[in-house]
Amino acid sequence: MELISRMLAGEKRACARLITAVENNPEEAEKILREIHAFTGNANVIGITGPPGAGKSTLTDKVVKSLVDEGKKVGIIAVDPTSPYSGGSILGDRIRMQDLALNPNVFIRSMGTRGQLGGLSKYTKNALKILDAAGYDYIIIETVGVGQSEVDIVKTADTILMVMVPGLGDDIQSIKAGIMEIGDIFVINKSDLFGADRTATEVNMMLDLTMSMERRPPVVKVTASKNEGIRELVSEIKNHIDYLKTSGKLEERRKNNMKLEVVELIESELRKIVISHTTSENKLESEVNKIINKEKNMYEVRDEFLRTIKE
Ligand SMILES: Nc1nc2c(ncn2[C@@H]2O[C@H](COP(=O)(O)OP(=O)(O)OP(=O)(O)O)[C@@H](O)[C@H]2O)c(=O)[nH]1
Ligand SMILES: [Mg+2]
Repeated sequence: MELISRMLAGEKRACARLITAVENNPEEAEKILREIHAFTGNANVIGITGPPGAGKSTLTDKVVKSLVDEGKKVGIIAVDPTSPYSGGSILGDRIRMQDLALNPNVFIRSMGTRGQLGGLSKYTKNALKILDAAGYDYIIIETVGVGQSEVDIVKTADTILMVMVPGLGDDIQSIKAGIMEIGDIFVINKSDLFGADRTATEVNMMLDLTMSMERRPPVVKVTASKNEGIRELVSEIKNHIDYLKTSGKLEERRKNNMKLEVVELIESELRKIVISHTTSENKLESEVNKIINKEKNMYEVRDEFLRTIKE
């Protein structure tokens, strides 16, 4: 496909068109993803998550600028859980990242979650694969930390930045241990505001209490809006990437995620088969009636159903 060769050559427009194709057309998506598979697996994927308004986009903007200054190519996927739409940029992000968007080494895409309740959709993962194949050195996924997105980001990103802000106070105690455990780097943003030191201390204490000490995540104070602390943060990101590579954790993490993805792929195909059988034969209702009337139990119905699928 000509579009793919242009994308592999690093053409931004070709990237954008492929992402749109992958989002809108499942058959096209599979064709594209099959073709680009061999070129994926090289990008460092960074997830930036945290509460609404914590400064994730501002932080992303500054981190990306720092990486671009080193000559790196960076892709950004901003996931908006409130929007079912994709393609267009979210207004706030567009303003904050306006000058970045013009940089030939930066690609920005905003995506909705398509009703997956804040989770990352498969479209996010597919877009990621395209940017990976296109040769972006770093790909940053920005998600608002609402439940499912935090769980999903672990399955997608190599390095996870948990962004926090001063003044969380007692709230910090209520942050679930599970959420603390997914952060690879804790970022206290808005350190220009009162209470940043206290928040940092509290996060440090929480980490000391909850983490197994295989690797103690660093806590970095930054003021994204003033570009303060960004150099330290970028260096912690690189430390984490080095740690993942030298410890074998990167390979392990990616292998586990790949297993999940393969199972998901098989499950979704099986679901299609089940749906086509139950609707086309319109048998489901009469079977359910039999269950209700105690003529059959649901396990008998299941087994009979599976037998017809296998035939
Ligand atoms: N005081 C202060 N304000 C900041 C800092 N960083 C960002 N902000 C402000 O915080 C507000 C939210 O910033 P965003 O970058 O849009 O935050 P976000 O986390 O991406 O927001 P959502 O994507 O809507 O969840 C903006 O008004 C920023 O100017 C900081 O370091 N200090
Ligand atoms: Mg944002």
